[in-house]
Amino acid sequence: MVDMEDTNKQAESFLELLVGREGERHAVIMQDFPDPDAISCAFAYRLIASERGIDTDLIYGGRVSHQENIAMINLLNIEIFEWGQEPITSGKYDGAIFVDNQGTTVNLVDRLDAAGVPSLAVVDHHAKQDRLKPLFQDIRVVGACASIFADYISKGALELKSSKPEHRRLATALMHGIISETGSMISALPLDFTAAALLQPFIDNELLMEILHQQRSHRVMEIIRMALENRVIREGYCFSGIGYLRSSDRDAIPQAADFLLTEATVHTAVVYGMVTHAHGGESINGSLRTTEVALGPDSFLKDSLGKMENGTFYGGGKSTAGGFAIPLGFLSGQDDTELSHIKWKAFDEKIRKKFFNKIGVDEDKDEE
Ligand SMILES: [Mn+2]
Repeated sequence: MVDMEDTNKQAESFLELLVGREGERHAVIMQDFPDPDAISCAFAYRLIASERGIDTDLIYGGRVSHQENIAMINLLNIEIFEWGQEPITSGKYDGAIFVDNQGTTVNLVDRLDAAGVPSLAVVDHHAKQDRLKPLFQDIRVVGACASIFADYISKGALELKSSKPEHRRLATALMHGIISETGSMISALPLDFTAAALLQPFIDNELLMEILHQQRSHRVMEIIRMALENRVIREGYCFSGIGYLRSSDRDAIPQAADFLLTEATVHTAVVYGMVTHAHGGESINGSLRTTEVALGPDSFLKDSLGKMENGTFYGGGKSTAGGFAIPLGFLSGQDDTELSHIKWKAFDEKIRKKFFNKIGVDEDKDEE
């Protein structure tokens, strides 16, 4: 835990980093599948930097597909863009800022390296990783990364004014980031509450309501149905493999895990599926949600699934949530129906087996 003196120092060092950078252009990097927390942090950096004459592009290497996230971007008019497959031209950016990630969930890192873009800052709240060597880093145990940016704002990064529509949009975005990342403040820590109190006078309640009350799409409902049908529950753990899905539906996986977690006997839900990517590759993507404080999603996923040959873990997480991605490599690609079925079956069983080994339960022993 970071004490008060340290957080003052962090905010100070963050602001020092921006001194003398007028005229620079920074790439603000979100994880490949940006969530409200990441989007609001990127937006905060844009406004803070722009006060200091620094231009920014808010970019990500994957996709925004959750309808609530699309609504957030549209309603709050936040300009973020998907980078696609192209390389990054050297000289385009004077530096990269990583928000709500440490480069491990970002496929743009190699291209930033190739373009010689220096990593200026990492601001995050996930367990510490060593992928990047930034000039400045602020990694805190806090519910939402947005709360760290609210902390910077309270310490002089930006003077919020209700008269400025842009500031109201920012406060609303950060508040949405905090609310969605902390399960409506349930897993919020003191700094998150401080941040929410600071932002509250500036938020646009109507817009916030509109963002929060997006309805689920038909596809998401279907994926939740499959997750329900295929679920196996043992000793409070619920596992569900949902088969094949398009990469544009990938965000339905955490939503299904959220849904399975609402069952009375369940404290931990894991949902995974075979995601077919636009470029033909395949991977198993999964999400974990838990209400069990002692579980530790990060180590739970690392212990259960292990790591790849290059030493990277298949998954990781934070206090109540985690995710994993297992690339299929040679086994990737469209096959005939039977082979596709066999492929999924093999992965489904292997993954379930690894989780059952981890929790020390015999899957075949029925609970009912
Ligand atoms: Mn976050």
